[in-house]
Amino acid sequence: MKKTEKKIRAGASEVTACEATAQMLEKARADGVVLDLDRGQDMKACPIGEESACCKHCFMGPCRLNPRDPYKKVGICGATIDTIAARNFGRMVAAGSASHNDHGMHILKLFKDVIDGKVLDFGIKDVLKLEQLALSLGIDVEGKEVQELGKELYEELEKTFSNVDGEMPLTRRVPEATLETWRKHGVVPRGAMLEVMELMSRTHIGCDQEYENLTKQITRTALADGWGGSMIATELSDIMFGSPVPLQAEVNMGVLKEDHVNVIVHGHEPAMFEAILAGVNDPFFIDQAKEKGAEGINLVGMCCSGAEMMSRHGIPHAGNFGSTEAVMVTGAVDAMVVDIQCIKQGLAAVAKAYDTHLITTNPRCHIEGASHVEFEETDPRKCTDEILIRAISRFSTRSVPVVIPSQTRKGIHGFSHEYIEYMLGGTFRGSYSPLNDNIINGRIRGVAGVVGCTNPKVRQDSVHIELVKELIKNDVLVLQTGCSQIALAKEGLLVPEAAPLAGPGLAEVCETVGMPPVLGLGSCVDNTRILIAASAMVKAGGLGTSIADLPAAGCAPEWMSEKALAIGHYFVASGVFTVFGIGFPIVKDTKYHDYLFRGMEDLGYGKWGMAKDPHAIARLMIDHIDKKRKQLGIDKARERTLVDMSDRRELVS
Ligand code: SF4
Ligand code: MSK
Repeated sequence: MKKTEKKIRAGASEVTACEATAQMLEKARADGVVLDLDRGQDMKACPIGEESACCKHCFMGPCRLNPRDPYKKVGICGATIDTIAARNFGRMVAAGSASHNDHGMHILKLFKDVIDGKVLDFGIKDVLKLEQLALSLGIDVEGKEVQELGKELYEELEKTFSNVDGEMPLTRRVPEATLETWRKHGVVPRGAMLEVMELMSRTHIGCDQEYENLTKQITRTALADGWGGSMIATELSDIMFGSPVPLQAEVNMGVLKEDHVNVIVHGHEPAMFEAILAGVNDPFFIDQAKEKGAEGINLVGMCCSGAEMMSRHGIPHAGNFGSTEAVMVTGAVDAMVVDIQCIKQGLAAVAKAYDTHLITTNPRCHIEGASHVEFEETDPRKCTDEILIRAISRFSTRSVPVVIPSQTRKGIHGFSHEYIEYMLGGTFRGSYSPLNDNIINGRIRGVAGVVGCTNPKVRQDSVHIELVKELIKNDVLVLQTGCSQIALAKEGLLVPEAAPLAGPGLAEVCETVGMPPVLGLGSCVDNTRILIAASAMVKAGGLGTSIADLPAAGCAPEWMSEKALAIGHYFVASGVFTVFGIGFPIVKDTKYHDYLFRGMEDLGYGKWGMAKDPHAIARLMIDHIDKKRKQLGIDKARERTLVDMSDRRELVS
C-alpha cells in the first residue's frame, strides 16, 4: 500500500460541495491517484508564513517573528512586523498585478497586430465598442476608419504599460471624486511596468520601511491592474472577439460526452480558445473524429478561459479551479489544453494517470510532464490543429474506463456592463438610473460583487453558495465573475427562475426585468466590468459622488491567488469594502492590519474585511451596505411597496 493511502482524509462530500467533483475524488482515491483536494488536506500551512510574520527578503534571514507577540522582536535588519507584513502583502499584489498586466499587454499586442494586418485569423467584431472606448479616452472618432481609429487607440492604451509619469489613460473613466482621492494621496497609477518595478524595489531590504508609505505604492500598483492591464484585457477582448450578451450555457462535468472527442481548454487568454473553436467546427476535423468512431468533437472550457468563452459564445463549462484535476479522472478528457495562470502543476501527474494529453501552448507557461505545442497568433491553426489531431487519436485508443458524472445545470451568462445598462434602461436610453432608482426606493438594498477562486482549505464552492444565497435573500443584487460564478451556476442560481430565492424587493425587480438575481459577468480579469458598472452608477446620480459612497461591497470568499489579492486591493482602493474569506495574510492586532481594515476608509478609500463563515461575511457586507444607505439618507426608503402597472412600465421602458 502506498504511503499516501494510509492518510485519514475527510469524506469527498466534506471536501467539495460539487457532487460531480466529489464523485471523481472518490474514484481517484479508489484508483490510488492523489488530487489537489487531498493534497490540500495533507499540507499543513506554516502558521508563521500564513500570517506574514516571516521575511526572506535578504539572506541575513529568513527572520521569523512571533505572530502571537508581534512587537516582541524585530528582524535582523530591524524590520518591524508592520514593515514585514506590508512588504509581503506588497509583493503579492505586485505579482497579481504583473499577471493581469502581462495578460493585458499581450491582448494589446494582438490588437495591434490585428489592426496592422499581421494577424488575419482574428478581426474587429465590435466596432461600436471600439468607438466608445476611444471616445472615453478623448479620441475623436468622427469620420475615421476602423484601422485609423484602432492605431490611435493602440497608441493611447500603450501608455498604460510604458508611462513613466502622468496618469494612466483609463483613469479618465474613474468618477471625479474617486480620482481626486487618489490624486490627494499620490496614488494615481502612471505606467504598469513602472508601478510593479517600483513596488519590487521599495520592498527590497533597506528601502521603504514605513508601512503607510509602502501602502501608497501597493495601492498604485493594484490600481494599475484594475484600471490598467485587466481593463485593457476585457475591453479589447470584447472588441476583437465580441462583447458578451446573455446566452444560455451548461455547466458541470456532465457536459463531457462519452461518444465525442472531448477537448478542454483551461487558463485565461482568449485567443487560443477562439482559434480552437474555429478548428472544431472545421468539417475536416469533424470527419476525422467520425472516422475514428466519435459522434463529433466536444469543446469545453474550465476555470476563467471557460468563463470567458461561456459568456461570449455559450461554450459549455466543466468546472472551476477546484475541479481541474478531478475532471481528468473521468477518463473522458482526450486533451486538456492550457495557456496561462491558475494551471496546477499537479495536472501533469493526473493526466498521466488517466492517459490524457496535457498540452501547454504558451511560451510563458510550460509544465514539466506536459507536452508543449506553441500557439502563435500569426498562425493559430498550426497549434490548434495539432491539438485536435492528438485528441482525436487519443479518443480512438482510450485506454482507461470512462465515467462521466451526470450533473449539469443550465444558466444565463454574459452580462457585460453595457448589457446591464441596456437591460435596465432600454434600447433608446440605456442607463443605470433604473438600478439606482431601485436602490434609492429600497427594492434593491445594494450591490455585491462575489468573485474569486476556490481553495482546498474550505469545502469547494460551499462558501460562495451560502454567501450568495444569503445576500440575495436580503435584496442584494449579486454580480459574479471567475470561479465563483461557476460555483453558483452549478447551484442553478444564474437563471431568472432563481428570483423567488431573492428577497421580495430584488425578486420583484428580477421578475419585472426578467433577469436572474445573480448576474455572471465573465472571467476574473472581467472584474473590471464591475468597476465600470460602479462608475456608471455614480455617474447616473443619486448615490453620492464617488465609488466609496455606493451601497456596495465585494467578496472573494474562497480566494487563493496573488491575482485575487491584487483585485481585492484595487477594489479597496477604488472605494469598495472588500471581504476575503479563508484568512488574510497579515498578523492581526498590528498597526498594519488596522491600517488596511480601518485606516484606509478614513482616507476616502474602501477597506478590507475578513470572515470565514458565509453568514458572517454576509453580515459584514450587508451592515456596510446599510451604513452607506444611511450616509446617503436612503435608509428610510426600504419600506415595501406593491408595484403597479405604471411602475412596471417605468422599470422596463
Ligand atoms: Fe530579516 Fe530584514 Fe533580511 Fe527580512 S530583510 S530577512 S527582516 S534581515
Ligand atoms: S481562474 S484567479 S482560481 S477566479 Fe481566474 Fe479562478 Fe481565481 Fe484563478
